[in-house]
Amino acid sequence: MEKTFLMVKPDGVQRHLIGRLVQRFEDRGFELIGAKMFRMTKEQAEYHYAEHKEKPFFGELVDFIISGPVFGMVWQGENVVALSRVMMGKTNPLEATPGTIRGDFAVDKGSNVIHGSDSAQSAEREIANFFRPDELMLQEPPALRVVQ
Ligand code: RTP
Ligand code: MG
Repeated sequence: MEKTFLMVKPDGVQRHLIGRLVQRFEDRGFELIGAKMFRMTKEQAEYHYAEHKEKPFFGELVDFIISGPVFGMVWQGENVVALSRVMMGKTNPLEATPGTIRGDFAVDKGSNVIHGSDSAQSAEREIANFFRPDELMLQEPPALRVVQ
């Protein structure tokens, strides 16, 4: 089953949007298999955004994401990577359609409330950056037969 890494960014946490955002993904039918609030280290942030290392906004992006607690989540479901990106809306606030998360809650390109992995491969890499395998509710182990 496909997995993705979604994260309420520091602005979303500060604005008390966690509950409403979790609700949207539960309503869509996805399964939450891991979640925690934490403060990202600079090393984690630079690794997370490594694809943007050469961009002029890289420093600002890293400073923003470590500026306060984030709420990281691992979600599972059919096409969860692509569908959660549709639910998030476009990065550019002028293109984020109302009804999407960014279209409903964000007006700024940087403070845009939520992150979501852009491919299954990115998801795997991002999940490993923030979660230990034992923090995820993967396959339940078969029930132990108690022999009396
Ligand atoms: P994200 O990675 O946060 O889910 O967002 P995304 O895929 O929609 O956008 P991406 O291109 O990966 O960019 C990562 C984050 O960098 C900030 N950004 N700033 N100032 C700028 O021109 C600019 N462009 C991108 C945004 O906060 C974006 O979410
Ligand atoms: Mg991205």
